[in-house]
Parts: sequence; structure tokens; C-alpha cells
Amino acid sequence: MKQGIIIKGIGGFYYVKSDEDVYECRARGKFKNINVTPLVGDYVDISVLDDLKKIGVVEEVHPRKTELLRPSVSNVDQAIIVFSIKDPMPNMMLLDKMLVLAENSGLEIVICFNKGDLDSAYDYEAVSHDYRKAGYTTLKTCAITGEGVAALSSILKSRISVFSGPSGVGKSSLLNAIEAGFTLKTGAVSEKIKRGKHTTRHSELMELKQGGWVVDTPGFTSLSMLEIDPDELWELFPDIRERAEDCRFDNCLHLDEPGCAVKEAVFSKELSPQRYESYVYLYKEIVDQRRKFRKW
Ligand SMILES: Nc1nc2c(ncn2[C@@H]2O[C@H](COP(=O)(O)OP(=O)(O)O)[C@@H](O)[C@H]2O)c(=O)[nH]1
Ligand SMILES: [Mg+2]
Ligand SMILES: [Zn+2]
Repeated sequence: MKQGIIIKGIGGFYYVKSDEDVYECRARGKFKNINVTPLVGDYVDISVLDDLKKIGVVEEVHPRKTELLRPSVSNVDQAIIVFSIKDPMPNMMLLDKMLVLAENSGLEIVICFNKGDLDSAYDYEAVSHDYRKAGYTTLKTCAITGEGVAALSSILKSRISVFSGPSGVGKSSLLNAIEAGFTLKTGAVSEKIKRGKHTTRHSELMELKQGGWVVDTPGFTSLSMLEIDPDELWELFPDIRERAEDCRFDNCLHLDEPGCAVKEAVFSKELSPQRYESYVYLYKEIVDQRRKFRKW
């Protein structure tokens, strides 16, 4: 028996990296019976059928630390949420939504503002301010000049990280800058729509030479919030959570309740009005989604 990690899954085959080899494996039939589908990121035990051809069978899937649905990857430690300072301009509502989804999955989070070379007027300071204040780690990077790439690289060491963010912001370019060997396809930003092409498809773990794994996919692709309880949404905003202790009511949702410390903090600008607006907007979106898609 060998131990390894599933780095890719295609058409019922699992590619398991064990030591320096990659084994092409089928999964034991018992997994179907116990309703377990091996996932990329799973730590597994395999038995080797052919050590020359590197063929094996997945015998056991170790308990998962985390389990993401979109992309479908287990044991992810952290989300690197990438936006660009310009081209395209960051959509803060989308950033807040991705943050909520990553928080809900229990991931650690780093926000990366890329295309630092296009930052002429301290835009980075402005766009990152609310997030640094909320306690998030933010980085200014540039895939072209290499600014911030070493800092990002050290954050990736010895962990499984998923790169998320809209297309065209430079996720693949950053990964290529971190490790020249990756040569991921990058898509030029279309001048017409200012949106990058979708060039990344399967979820696949890519190993860093320094140690650690990264997943380059569009990330949180469908952005469905259905699994989030609207009444618990505020807990996924660390800056709101921090104020909520002082609300008059224990079950305050920070919408229209009297004595709400969160709203007070918004009025006094101690809490970012934009972050609060995102909260209210996303709360309504979840309630709407549930009304449409849930059978009561
Ligand atoms: N000016 C500038 N352009 C960049 C930077 N990083 C990526 N790009 C360009 O942005 C486009 C989209 O990059 P890509 O890596 O495919 O983005 P992805 O869709 O997020 O993976 C490509 O034309 C890249 O050359 C950067 O730091 N600065
Ligand atoms: Mg890409
Ligand atoms: Zn409140």
C-alpha cells in the first residue's frame, strides 16, 4: 500500500501522486456503495497493480479537512482571491461574494490585487483599505514586473491553495510568474468586452517546486449562495461580526433592528458602508434564491 494525493480526475480515472510517481488509478467499487466519490485533493491509500506502467487502485480516502463544491476539490487550505486593479476594474460586490463563499467553506483567505503596473493613482490603497481593516491579508502583485510575486509565493508554501477570481485578472499569469515551469495558457483581454477568455477547465492540483499545491480554475464558478443560511450571513463578514456583539438584540440581523451596533458603525463610517451594502444586497439575494430554488 502506498499513500498519495489525487491531483487529477478524468473519466473515472484518478491520477495519484505518490513520492515522485503518478499512478493512474480506478477506485474500488465499495466507494459507490458508501456514496463516496474520490476528489482531487484527497489523500488516499492505493495498491499498486503495475509498478512499471504506474497503475493502481484507490483503496481508502482519508478524512477530508475541507470540501469545496466549486471547484470540486478537497483539503484546500486557502483561497487566493484575485482581482485586478484595472482592466478589468474590480467589482467589489463580486469580491464580497467570493469572500463570503470562502469564509463559509472555512478557508483561509488572501486577497490579491494584480496588475500593479496599471496602478497609477494609489488605487491599490483605496481598493484594499476596507479589506485590510476587516483583517484580511491583501497583496499588490504584478505578473509582469514581478512585484509581490515572492510574497505570494511564500504564502503558497506547503499548503493547498485555490486561485479564484474573474477571468482576465491574471490568475494564470501569476502562477506562471511564481513557477516558470507551469506555462499555463493565458488569455488576452478582449478589447471589446474587457473580459478574459475562459482558458482553464479541469480542476487539477499543480505542485510547486518549493512544496505546496495550487488549483487554477475559475473558482466558485457558479457562485450559488444556496448553502448559506441568510440569517447567518453576517457572521461571514468579519468586520460586521466584530461590531455585532454590541447590538441590543441577540438575534439582530443588522437590517432594520433598533439598537443595531452594526448600523451605528456604518453611520459613523467606522464600518465601510460599501461592505455593509454588500451584506444587505447578498442577504436579499440569498432570500430570493431560496424562494426560487428551494421546495418548501
Ligand atoms: N498589465 C498587466 N497585464 C497582466 C498582468 N497579469 C496578467 N495580465 C494580462 O491579463 C490578461 C489575462 O491574464 P490571465 O493570466 O489569462 O488571466 P486569468 O483569466 O485570470 O487566468 C493577459 O493578457 C495577461 O497578459 C499584470 O500584472 N499586468
Ligand atoms: Mg486562467
Ligand atoms: Zn445589529
